[in-house]
Amino acid sequence: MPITVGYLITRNKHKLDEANAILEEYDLRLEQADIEKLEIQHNDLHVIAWRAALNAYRILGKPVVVDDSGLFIKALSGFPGPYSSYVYRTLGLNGVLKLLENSTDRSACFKSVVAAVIPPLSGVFAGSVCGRIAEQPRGEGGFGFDPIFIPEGSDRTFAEMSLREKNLLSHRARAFRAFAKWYIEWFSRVKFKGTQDKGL
Ligand code: ITT
Repeated sequence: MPITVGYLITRNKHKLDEANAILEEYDLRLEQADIEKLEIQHNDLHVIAWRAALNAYRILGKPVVVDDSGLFIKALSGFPGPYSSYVYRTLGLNGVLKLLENSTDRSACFKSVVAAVIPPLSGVFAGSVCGRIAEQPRGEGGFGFDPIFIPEGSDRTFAEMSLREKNLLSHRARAFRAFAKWYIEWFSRVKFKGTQDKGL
């Protein structure tokens, strides 16, 4: 039976499923918390994720984890990057493809930053995967920009992969693996006085 280590602050159920599929390998899991995730404007995902985690901890008073992610397209100087959520909602996949119409370089990377506040410790973990932007959206799986992102070494988009296949390569999987290793390292080996019950 996996140990629940805290709340994932997200409205995106896909993120929770992807994170828990990774954490399960370590006998850990996260619950979804239905509170507003603070979204500050900043050009660094680390800062956005960290501020959101601190804010969520202040509201909930329980262990919290935040995942802030984005798609960084080289020909667009890293756009949409930290603005991915807004750009996905406004321009959508076709809007992004249009911006790349005259571009020969379609390389891009997904990045994910996971920030955790699990007293008495906190940590920030990053993961990324590079690849290229497809000519057309393909596939029904995943979410967000998955139908237009082809990871290096593959000819399929993330949306054409199962969750398991995406998790072998994805930015989020890499960040959550780093988080899981950190958690195991610290919380199963070091005994913090009075913190064995995470209060969930
Ligand atoms: P929460 O803020 O509620 O966690 P969100 O989906 O808005 O959910 P972000 O603020 O981190 O998450 O925004 C990241 C955006 O980048 C998201 O809307 C997607 O469009 C895109 N994105 C991030 N990770 C992705 C992934 O694994 N596959 C496809 N698109 C992704």
